[in-house]
Amino acid sequence: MIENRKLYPTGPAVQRALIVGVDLQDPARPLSPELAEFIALAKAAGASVVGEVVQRLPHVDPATLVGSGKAREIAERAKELRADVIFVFNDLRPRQRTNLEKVIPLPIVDRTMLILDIFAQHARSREGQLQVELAQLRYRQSNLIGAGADLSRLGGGVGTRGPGETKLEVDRRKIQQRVSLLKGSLDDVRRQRETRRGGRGRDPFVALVGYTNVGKSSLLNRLAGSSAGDAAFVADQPFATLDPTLRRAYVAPNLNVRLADTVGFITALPKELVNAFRATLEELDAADLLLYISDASNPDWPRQRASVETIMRELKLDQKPSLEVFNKIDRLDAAARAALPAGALEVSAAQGEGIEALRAAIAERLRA
Ligand SMILES: Nc1nc2c(ncn2[C@@H]2O[C@H](COP(=O)(O)OP(=O)(O)OP(=O)(O)O)[C@@H](O)[C@H]2O)c(=O)[nH]1
Ligand SMILES: [Mg+2]
Repeated sequence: MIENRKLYPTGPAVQRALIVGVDLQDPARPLSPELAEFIALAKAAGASVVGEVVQRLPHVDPATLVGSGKAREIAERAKELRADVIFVFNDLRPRQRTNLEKVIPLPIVDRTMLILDIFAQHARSREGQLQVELAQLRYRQSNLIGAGADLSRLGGGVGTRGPGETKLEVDRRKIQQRVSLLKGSLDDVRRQRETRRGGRGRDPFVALVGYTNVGKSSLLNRLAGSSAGDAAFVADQPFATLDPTLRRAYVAPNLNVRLADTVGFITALPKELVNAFRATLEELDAADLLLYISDASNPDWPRQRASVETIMRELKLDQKPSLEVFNKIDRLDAAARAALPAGALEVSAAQGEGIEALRAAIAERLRA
């Protein structure tokens, strides 16, 4: 279904974000791909990135993350750039947050809040919205965000939005009441979903999994032959898809499958979100076959694929029958293609290359 979705908030002026990060110079974890990903998240949340401050340190400062001198410098820089929010790349402990807030007179949003905010803006189904709001409230509770007067400064941008533009609760007692209410509603919605699932028919169940933005929804549309009217939403941004989508797809004579699109994964997916989406992700347990999709045109694909593996292992879904699929091969030259791992399927959801071979491979695995 194509949704009439606003990709960018139309409310008050777009927020001007200053990005702050500590580079620990770990050779096993170079900063640049993850920082680029963080910037894509900032944009997907609807902010405009006005600058970056990266501090190189052997380890993060326990009191202020970046060091107190650097914190003052960031405050200056933010003023020069007329930033109205700080997006912090590294994980922030409550104490570091409080100390930074004393020096920098701007709202401070960490990676988890950023991801939660994108989810809040994109969730469409009732279940998705309940899951996201619950995750947001739990994160605030455990990080003591909004316990004090500081939250009033968060005004109305990233970090303050609930799904469907509901205002996030700041009062501790009310948060607790809201959490109980949300849990009850989620149980209801899940029971309804179970009932529905019982009647879905017997075609094998195949699910697309993979890092965010690799082209899962595009592949779903390609395999299901979706036309404009019923196509799943595709966009060049992280977390375009939040709500599980199911389509019927032909793979071979007398063999159709139920094909499921899922929420994309990301490195260090916030645990509040994994928990919130657990029920949805656990549906993957019912899959007869998983298609692991990677973006072959992204030089960072090995790290992305490894993150997906980690999350699937945590969900105890890593032992299910699967196929390895590299997408976006239309962007690769012959040398880059030759360098892809042998034995994986190579496709282009955009141009159709390799799709027949993928159908055949799905049919073969399902019949085996
Ligand atoms: N060149 C090229 N671009 C592609 C291909 N498949 C998808 N894309 C583009 O990649 C971007 C992401 O595609 P989606 O299908 O939304 O990816 P996704 O994995 O569903 O992403 P999320 O739902 O956000 O996790 C879009 O801009 C697509 O047009 C492909 O085969 N080749
Ligand atoms: Mg998608």
